[in-house]
Amino acid sequence: MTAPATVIRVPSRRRLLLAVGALVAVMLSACAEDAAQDTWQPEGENANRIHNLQWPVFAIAGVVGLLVFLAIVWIVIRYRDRGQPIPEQSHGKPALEIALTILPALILVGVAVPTVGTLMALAETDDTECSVNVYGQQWWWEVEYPEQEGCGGIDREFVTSGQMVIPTGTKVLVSGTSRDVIHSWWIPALNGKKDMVPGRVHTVRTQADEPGIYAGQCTEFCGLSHANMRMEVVALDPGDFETWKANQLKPYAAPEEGSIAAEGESAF
Ligand SMILES: [Cu+2]
Repeated sequence: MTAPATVIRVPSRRRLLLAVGALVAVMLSACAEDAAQDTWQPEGENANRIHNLQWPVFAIAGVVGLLVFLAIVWIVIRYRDRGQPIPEQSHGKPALEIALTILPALILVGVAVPTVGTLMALAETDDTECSVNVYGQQWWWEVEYPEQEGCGGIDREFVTSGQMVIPTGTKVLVSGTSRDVIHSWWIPALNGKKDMVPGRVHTVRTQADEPGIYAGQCTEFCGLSHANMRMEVVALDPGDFETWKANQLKPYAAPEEGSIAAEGESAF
């Protein structure tokens, strides 16, 4: 025979405090000051465009959400069942129904106009100053710098992995695809996400105002090591970028046998 289960009675006041405490803890967990992948800290032109759109939309949605929530709470408390008789039933209220159709439509138009404008601005690629190709694969990114007059001039194609190095203040066009499954390129501080799909080339512009390392993460589940499929955009002053480029174009030199570089080369 099994022993009867013990029921622990938690006073309702303490239960409420626990619930509020848990809610506050969950909310505070979103407040990291130096989160590398924070969408609220834009560092480039297109990220700023997204930011300038998401603030007002978030505010409008927040106000609407709060009003609906308060109305529900008020109705639930005010009209709760206290054994009173069912009130007289009515049907239809044209003025209210028309108002409640027009008001949300106006709010949606108010959100749609700047949204479409931002989408069109984000799709702009005519004034690109530097082109970089990206290939996603399980579970790393290959970054290719094709021959071009952009990026300060590149006369011989070269390839890097995991890190994309760009000059600051330069409009860089990233053209990407995938060699296996769908991946997604996302550097939150510099622009929105872009899926990288086998057989298709998708473009996303990236630009960093200041030198720095901008972290990103594949954002399309792509297999067991998806969580490890990270990437970085390293923005260098144009002078430093030239030095980096010259280094990349140096002839291949085999690493010294037994060195960490040799170990890395064989692992890769
Ligand atoms: Cu991936």
